[in-house]
Amino acid sequence: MWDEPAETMSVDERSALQEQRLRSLAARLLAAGGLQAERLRAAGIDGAVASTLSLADLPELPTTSKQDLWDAYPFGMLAVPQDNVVAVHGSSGTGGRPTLVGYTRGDLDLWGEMVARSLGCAGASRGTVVHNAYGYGLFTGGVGFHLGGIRLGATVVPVSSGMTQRQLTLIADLKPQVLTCTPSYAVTLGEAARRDGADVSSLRAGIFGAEPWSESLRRQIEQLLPVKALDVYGLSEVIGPGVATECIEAQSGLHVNEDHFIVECIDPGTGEPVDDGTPGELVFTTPTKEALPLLRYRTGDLASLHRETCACGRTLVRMSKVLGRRDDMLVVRGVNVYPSEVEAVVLARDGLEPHYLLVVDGRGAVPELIVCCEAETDRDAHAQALDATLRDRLGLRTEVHVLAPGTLPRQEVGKAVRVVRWVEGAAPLPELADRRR
Ligand code: DLL
Repeated sequence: MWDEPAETMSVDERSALQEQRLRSLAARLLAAGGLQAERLRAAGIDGAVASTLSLADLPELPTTSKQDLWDAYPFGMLAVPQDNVVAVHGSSGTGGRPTLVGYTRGDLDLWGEMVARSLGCAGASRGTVVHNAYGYGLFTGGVGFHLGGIRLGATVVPVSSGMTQRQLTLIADLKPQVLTCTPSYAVTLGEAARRDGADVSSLRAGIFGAEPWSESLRRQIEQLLPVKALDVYGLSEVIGPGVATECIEAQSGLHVNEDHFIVECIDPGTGEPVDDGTPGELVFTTPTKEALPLLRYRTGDLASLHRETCACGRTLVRMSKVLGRRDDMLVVRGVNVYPSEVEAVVLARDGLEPHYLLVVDGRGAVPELIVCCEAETDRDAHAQALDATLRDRLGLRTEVHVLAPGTLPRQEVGKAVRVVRWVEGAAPLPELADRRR
């Protein structure tokens, strides 16, 4: 464990710390002026009220959203003078517009600490070799794990994403114990290693995140590579990777670093808190961030929170794997379904490759879901069986195409694209070109 006192603190002690940090955040936001100060004042929170806030007041406080960051792009929401900002990162986001986040020196220190905890969750410590295949750049994955690895005293190999052959050579030569990359890239690396007979035997753990992935994909990765596959969650707006990580001991839920990222789970429709164990939208408050501290940031990510004790001894609340995004839900003939639910069914079937693409054919009046996956043999039988299972488990009527291995597009760099909406024009895959609506 990287920071045992913080990660195993008693729940009461941590709540007291969160409360004190929440008060100072409200005071800082009020002093900085701007959108968040205006919203606080409109909710009746002035300096005097801020100094008496408790955690129980949190659900009543105003929220922030991606739209606020877009409206204030690039620097409109900073809570510090712009010359205190030493770096920017962000994401191109699902909507195409960049979400830009500024960091002070203090923010980079905090980020390094948080990702050092993530690496600690995978059993890494001083001297562990970390093969960091997250992309370096505006994206927070590469630089985040770089800072965390250095903070921990590990040896970081900053290989970034892509160029799979070179990655395999470096793994064989430098013998890393820990691999960090997206889960879809872990599959690409694992398949290439298997095909080429590359030596990846030094690996022990992988910390995979930045995109949703199912338990079935975890099993597939663990068959392809000699790793315990752990999930890491984060978002640029909150800090990047390092918000929450699964421990190697339990591999069951992601420990949220809630001393720095206070988490709530709300009903995405009503905004009311949901009970522990019930899926809802995650909302984060970042009381110790300097350049861009956010009050009650609505992530759009759906997951549930769990407070049972964990085998690893951490007392931090756990979040489930992300089930999907609020805006990702597919409505197919009246059935609501998240891509991750379809993934779980597809990848659980023996004989199918760990690749799939969901095409939502929205050219007609009623959207139809086409599930495309790959298998070496028995494609017709797989298609029939998958069609029946999807109908049974999810109540979904779909069209299933089982294609030859290598047919679906592979993504070497960036986040995997698993869902394509086909609204007009050419089919997203040549195999679907004849499909009529
Ligand atoms: O993806 C930060 C990150 C980098 C996390 C490396 C983990 C590893 P953004 O590019 O801003 O930041 O995208 C954030 O990605 O709101 C989720 O929808 C999704 N996401 C991130 N981690 C996970 C995960 C980084 N483990 C958005 N499971 C978030 C599912 C994830 N979705």
